Amino acid sequence: MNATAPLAHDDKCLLRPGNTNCGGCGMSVGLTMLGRALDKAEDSCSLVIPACCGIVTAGAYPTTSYGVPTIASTFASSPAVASGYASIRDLNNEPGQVICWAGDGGTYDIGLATLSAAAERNENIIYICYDNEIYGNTGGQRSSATPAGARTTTTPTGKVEGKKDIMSIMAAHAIPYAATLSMAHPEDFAEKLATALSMTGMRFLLIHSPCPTGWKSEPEDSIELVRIAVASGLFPVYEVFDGARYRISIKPDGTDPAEYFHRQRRFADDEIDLDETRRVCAERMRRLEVLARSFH
Ligand SMILES: Cc1ncc(C[n+]2csc(CCOP(=O)(O)OP(=O)(O)O)c2C)c(N)n1
Ligand code: SF4
Ligand SMILES: [Mg+2]
Repeated sequence: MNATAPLAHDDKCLLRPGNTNCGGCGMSVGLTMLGRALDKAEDSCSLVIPACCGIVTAGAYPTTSYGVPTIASTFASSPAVASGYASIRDLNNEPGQVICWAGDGGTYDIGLATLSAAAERNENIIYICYDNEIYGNTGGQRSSATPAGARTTTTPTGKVEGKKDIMSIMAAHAIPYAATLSMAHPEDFAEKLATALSMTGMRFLLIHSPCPTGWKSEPEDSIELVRIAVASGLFPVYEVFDGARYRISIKPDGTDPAEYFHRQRRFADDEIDLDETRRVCAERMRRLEVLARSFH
């Protein structure tokens, strides 16, 4: 098949085959699932993508790997660009979703101000962060989504700080919907996309997105790694409605997180405090369970 196609709208294929994503890249899975969810909902979308691997995916003008209209925005501005775009769409009564597709660097760090502003205004957009826990596109620097212990080009001996809790930040804006998604659980993943597509207002989705290049893992291990992350409680899968009603989607099953670290060369085995990791995971799940008790 053609690597890319001339700039053209193609509802049947959100992400075209032959794009430049690395083998085993979570973005490829996430975008494919997004395309399927849009098809199933008989909906359409335009993408707004800041600087990140996801905009490199588009390829070189005048060809593109995206089958939908796509705006490349500056790093810090994608929620603001999407807000303006969605306002014009709504004023003109035009159909379709405006979806920001952004990395963790654009979400947790550089675009956080405009993301917070869009959430505070309850803009009618879907914001999806594919979180590969690294500035992948520029060679693998740490972001505030990088977990403790991960070696990156700017944390060569392992990051000291833990991962920022972006979900709590987004929930604090009391937006209609915020959810975490794991591609190891495709049914839950698809249901959450369908839920987001059926709502209006600000919707925030966080995808744990494997990155063999940055994680120094084998491409064929990508889905297994994110599966272990859910099963061990490293990546809790849940949703928050209106910033208040929490619902846990998939409960950890007691899987030990050790294998998760072992299979990625970004972690040095002897530098990961597994007891502390287990304690943090358990504490996080306890907190979510308390919050989820209020959901009826
Ligand atoms: C204001 C600004 N600072 C830095 C850059 C360089 N830059 C482009 S992409 C990128 C990393 C993006 O990381 P992330 O958002 O996590 O997406 P990923 O590359 O991991 O897919 C950086 C630092 C830029 N384009 N603009
Ligand atoms: S560097 Fe990571 S996120 Fe970027 S295309 Fe490769 S696998 Fe995907
Ligand atoms: Mg990233």
